Amino acid sequence: MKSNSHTENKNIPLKKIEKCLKGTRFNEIKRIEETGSTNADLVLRASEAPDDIVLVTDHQTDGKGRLGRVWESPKGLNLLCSFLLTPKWAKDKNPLVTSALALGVVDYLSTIGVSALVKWPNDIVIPERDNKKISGILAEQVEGEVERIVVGIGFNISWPTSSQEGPLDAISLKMLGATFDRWTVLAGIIENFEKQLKLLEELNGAALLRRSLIAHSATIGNQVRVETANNIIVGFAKDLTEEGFLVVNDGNQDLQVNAGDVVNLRKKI
Ligand code: BT5
Repeated sequence: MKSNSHTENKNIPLKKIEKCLKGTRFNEIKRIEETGSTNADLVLRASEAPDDIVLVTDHQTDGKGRLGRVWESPKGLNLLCSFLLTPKWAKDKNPLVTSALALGVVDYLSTIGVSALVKWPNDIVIPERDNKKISGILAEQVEGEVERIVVGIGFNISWPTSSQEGPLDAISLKMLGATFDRWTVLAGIIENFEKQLKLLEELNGAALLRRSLIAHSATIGNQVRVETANNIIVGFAKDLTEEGFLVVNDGNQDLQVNAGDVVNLRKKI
């Protein structure tokens, strides 16, 4: 891990990190002290805010995970932000925005010496710590005259500080011995997210992301148990499709899963 750590400076004006927007599709970062959910805020604003923007908050009172689950984070300790995007790619690539952000986060973490993987479909986990979860991503499509995508990320920086604190299996940069401030992490994630979105825009973008996701997957190559909305599949996680589906072989056939929760049972030797 790199030694040039930073401690949080509550007075850092957003202006300082606005520099990191240069060359990206985002032309504004808004910061609010408290809100229900940054995703919900941007979904509401999607029709009236024509630009691609970043919304960051110090605290969420109704932080959302998938399927009505809760994203927990005490005030001021972690990164909580959402991106409002206008897709510049074919509609069938929209689900890959989650992958683009996940890969951007993994790439950023590698620049600060933290090795992380993507647990399908939306978690960033730390393989050296039993695949504990450092970050979760939630993407929502907003239909309208112009289609928009809101993608939010919760990233644990200074909380939890131990495995007794916070959700089961959560980990933070602090628990890994790194004390980076939220703004440094946000700037790094924006830069790397933009690189992945540019790849997604390429004609073969879905293939490029698939290759990278497989190379950075905490899921592929494992015996898994996948809970979908109406099914439980136990089998070998063998592949990802260019649409971002997980391919599981249950011993009889290959099954494609587009959404679900995965538990790793054991790694294939
Ligand atoms: C997610 O859902 O992981 C998506 C989380 C997205 C949160 C961001 S914060 C900014 C933006 N605004 C929002 O309202 N949401 C987004 P899911 O895969 O369903 O995982 C949720 C589960 O993760 C919970 O049920 C807990 O088990 C666990 N969890 C909750 N808070 C956590 C944390 N801080 N660290 C690690 N795990 C957590």
